[in-house]
Amino acid sequence: MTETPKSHPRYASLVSRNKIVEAMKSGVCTPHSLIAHGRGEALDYLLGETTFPFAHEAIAKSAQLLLESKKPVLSLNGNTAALCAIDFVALSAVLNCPIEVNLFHASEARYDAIKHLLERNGAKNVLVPDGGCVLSGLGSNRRNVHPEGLYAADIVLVALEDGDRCEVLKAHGKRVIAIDLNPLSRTAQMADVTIVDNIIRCMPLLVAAAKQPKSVTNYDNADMLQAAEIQMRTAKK
Ligand code: PTJ
Repeated sequence: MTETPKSHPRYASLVSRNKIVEAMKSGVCTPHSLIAHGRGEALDYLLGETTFPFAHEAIAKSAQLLLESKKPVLSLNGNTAALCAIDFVALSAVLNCPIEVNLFHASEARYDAIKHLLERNGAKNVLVPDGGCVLSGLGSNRRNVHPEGLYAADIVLVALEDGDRCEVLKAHGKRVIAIDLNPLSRTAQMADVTIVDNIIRCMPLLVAAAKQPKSVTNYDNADMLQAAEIQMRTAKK
């Protein structure tokens, strides 16, 4: 891996790239993860790689809902594991809830690699699909869940995925919090709360917010999505 000098103006971005590439070599990520990461990078560029008030408000609301819920579950895929394993472990400790590995490009080897990565980072409660439990309404591998995790959850944190799982989770009566740099993605649009921000910036803030929650009233997710889209469309260089 080429060394990245800290003085490089794109240092944080290059470190994230290195993490995804390394995670691909270790079996946590796949080539598809690289493409998904590139989508995120482009959108973050339009945000000036900044966490805006619409994200801060969504983070505060997310913390409030996660703490109020009875069965929160943090859903994690390859990109999320590569970039933010430590933060997921910290949030699961604050909420005393499981992290469940949920993969689109699924294999036993990837479930194992991600579970071990989380455990090496201190995770105490990591779930993977148990082989028999399915979330009806989904055709992809994401339908495979654990009966005490995603299947039973009343609220799910979904990060870095653009697909149909969010609406299926909602159809099963669950609330969904999404982290997605794309305010127009299907997941972002269908979630109850969408944090439009880079996961590497917002996850530490979400952990901090869960430790010191505040009440957010009159939260409107459509307003947050619109504010994010306007910010991107009017970005000045
Ligand atoms: O690990 P797997 O097999 O489950 O596969 C995971 C991927 C990410 C390949 C897959 O689930 C996927 O849905 O990829 P997409 O369709 O490219 O969606 C990823 C979304 O995450 C896009 O809307 C990106 O803009 C967004 N995104 C990418 N990187 C970041 C991000 N959002 C926040 N922070 C990021 N760093």
